Amino acid sequence: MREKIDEIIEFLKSELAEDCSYYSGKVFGSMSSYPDDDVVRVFAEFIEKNAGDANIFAGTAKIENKVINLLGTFFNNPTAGGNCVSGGSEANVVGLWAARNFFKEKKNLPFLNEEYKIIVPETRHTSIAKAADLLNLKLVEVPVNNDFEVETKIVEEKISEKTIAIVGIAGNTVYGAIDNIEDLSIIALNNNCWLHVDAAFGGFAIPFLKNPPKFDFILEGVKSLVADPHKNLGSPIPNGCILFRDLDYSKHIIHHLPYFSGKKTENRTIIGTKSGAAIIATYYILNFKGIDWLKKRMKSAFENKDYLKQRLEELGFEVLGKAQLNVLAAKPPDNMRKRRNELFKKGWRIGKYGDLWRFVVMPTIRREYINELISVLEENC
Ligand code: 0PR
Repeated sequence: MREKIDEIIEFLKSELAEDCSYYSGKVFGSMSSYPDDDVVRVFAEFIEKNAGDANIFAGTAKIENKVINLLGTFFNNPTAGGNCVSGGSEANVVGLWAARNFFKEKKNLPFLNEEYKIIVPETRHTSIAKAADLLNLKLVEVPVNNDFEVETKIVEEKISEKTIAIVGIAGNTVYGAIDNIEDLSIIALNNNCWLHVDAAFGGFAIPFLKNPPKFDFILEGVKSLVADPHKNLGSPIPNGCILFRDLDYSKHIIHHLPYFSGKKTENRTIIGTKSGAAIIATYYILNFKGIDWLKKRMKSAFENKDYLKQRLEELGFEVLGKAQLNVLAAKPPDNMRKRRNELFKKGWRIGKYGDLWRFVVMPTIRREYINELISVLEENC
């Protein structure tokens, strides 16, 4: 049997041959990476755990709570409540679902029609648009300034009695820009409005900037926050987190699973069955590898981002925005425009957004990968 499975694995590898691998060092267009070997070991050890059933996996459920408590403290609110979910998309939907139902209860409305809205930066991730679609809400998109940060004055102008929530992004997908969450928080408080922060990418990066802007629960207006361990924290997929200033903010999305074998039937997420192994791996990273490890990891990502920026600029790329986080959006010089496809054929994966090239410098990207990329770009330059 052992030989047989080895053979089958080789066969599966051949079926997967067209996949790229983060280990190759050629992937610069992804917010995911590979987990460290010790993290993989923890993940594999606990592969059977289903964090969707707290009756059978009571210990796993406790670890999920510990992850939320650790993150609450990390994001300046030790009493935050929430859940681990499948990723940033689900976390955004859950956060806005809670905001919508909270609004409905508060205003005592039997139903909401599509005139109710969420105000978002035009740079929002697709999952915010999905949330609006699923929740039957209107998406009001606000322009961004030259640094790709939302125009907060326009956000304020757009608020009405039909505004369910404002969304701010702390580390947007294409430019890595951080909206002025401090201003958005004041606007939200003044207008008695829910502020949801999408820090799926930035949550584990912003705290390690030299002068980090405030973006989390330290700001009173922030009611919900998304941060994804399966991005910069290096957890295995799937693991995103949705946190609420207080767990009570999510009480209007509770659904019960009455056929469960015990008392714990309450559910506040979209998915039911979910990977306990990913949550336990996140707990391992937060609690045992620790924040100093993360700090070192992000320091290296930021240094490599600065190095890549400098090398790209030497080649005539124009890097846009403040380029604070480990994402670079760059306009290629004319002689490079068509080269992305060539690079693609050679196995390099660089993001594309209109005419822009998008480079994500994950913490697993090493200096030699950047040198290799630059030398390929220099060929036939
Ligand atoms: N919010 C922000 C700001 C994001 O950038 C993303 C993901 C999400 C939410 C949603 O997160 P999940 O993908 O966990 O649901 N942004 C990446 C992107 O769209 C997701 C990704 C990751 C795509 C790796 C491709 C890839 O290889 O680029």
